[in-house]
Amino acid sequence: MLKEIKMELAKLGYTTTLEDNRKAQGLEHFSVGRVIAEYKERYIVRTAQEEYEAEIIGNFRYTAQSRSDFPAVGDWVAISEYERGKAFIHALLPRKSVIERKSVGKRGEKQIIASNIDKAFIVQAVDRDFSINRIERYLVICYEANIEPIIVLNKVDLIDDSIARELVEKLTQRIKDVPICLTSNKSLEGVEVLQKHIEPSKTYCLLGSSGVGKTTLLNTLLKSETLRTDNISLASNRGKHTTTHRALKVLENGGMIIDNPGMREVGIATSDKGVAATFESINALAAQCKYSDCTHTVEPGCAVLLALSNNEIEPALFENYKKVLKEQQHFESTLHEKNKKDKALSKRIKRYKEMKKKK
Ligand SMILES: Nc1nc2c(ncn2[C@@H]2O[C@H](COP(=O)(O)OP(=O)(O)OP(=O)(O)O)[C@@H](O)[C@H]2O)c(=O)[nH]1
Ligand SMILES: [Mg+2]
Ligand SMILES: [Zn+2]
Repeated sequence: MLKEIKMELAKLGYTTTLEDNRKAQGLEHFSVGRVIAEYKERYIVRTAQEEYEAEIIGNFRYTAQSRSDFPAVGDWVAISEYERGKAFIHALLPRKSVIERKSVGKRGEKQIIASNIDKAFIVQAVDRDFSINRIERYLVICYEANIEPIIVLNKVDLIDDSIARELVEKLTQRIKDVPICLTSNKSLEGVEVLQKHIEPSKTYCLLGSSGVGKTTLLNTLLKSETLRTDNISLASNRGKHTTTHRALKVLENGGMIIDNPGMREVGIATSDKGVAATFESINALAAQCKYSDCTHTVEPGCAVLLALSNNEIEPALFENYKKVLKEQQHFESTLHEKNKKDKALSKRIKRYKEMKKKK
């Protein structure tokens, strides 16, 4: 690869690991680019020199087994130009990280929100969206993916300073060691602090409910109005779903931010790693319970119940932990069932094919 191309790609976050993977997969005769937007079945891919409207080749579609095998915003892909500005996507390079959630409506399926993310901004609006329980759900998703979280409490122009301080205090009682930024797109308070978290060639992701101000925040950071936002619709008293697709934007300093449509549900689709990291204090206590399979409900010698009665952990934290854990375990068992069924089905297909061959 030419040195200039390598340098341009590095600005978009391309690493030597990715380059090694590309070689190992035998993809040297293709161009390499990053998916910066995703529409239905179509992608915008940025290479060192150009932007392409791209689609996946048939072969890719046939070998893809699940939704997560398809490209997502943030992915690095091998492409070939077939016409000016148009390209085919031939392969996906291995992902460094993926943010995923439980697919809405589909049992045992995950949905990729974004890939190759370094840090995630968990955005909430302080006026009516504030929920520590929901922040913890996002933390589970981030920790599961080894992505560093940053909490952003937006729209502080709508509340008094004293209330903002109270919120932060409540938050830090439950959540330790996660940076918190207070921001406003109106007064521009805290925007500089937020900017300090953004480094060149690193990729960030905006997570949060609809209407909390993710796109507006990105616009503030971009200092332009390239992305359209709408006013809160008064009828529903809820932010309009103005962002309909995911897109990656490059900031002036070279940092990259992926904007997402707001999420209605933050379904947990993880192993126990994300849950354990988010609820570290409870996890540490659980290790001291008398029984290793303690459910922390009625067992004698339960360290968690003891801590609860001694006011050493917040009841609300424990309640959210139980709820999230239950969901996580439910997802795992559904996934397990689904895998078993899929395996049985492919066995049957194989047997059928062999029988046909013999005939
Ligand atoms: N008062 C106030 N309003 C804000 C602030 N930031 C955003 N808004 C308003 O909140 C509304 C929703 O903002 P968006 O940026 O579209 O929200 P979003 O999170 O991108 O929403 P989705 O794309 O639906 O997920 C708009 O009317 C914004 O003008 C802020 O800091 N203060
Ligand atoms: Mg938006
Ligand atoms: Zn216990």
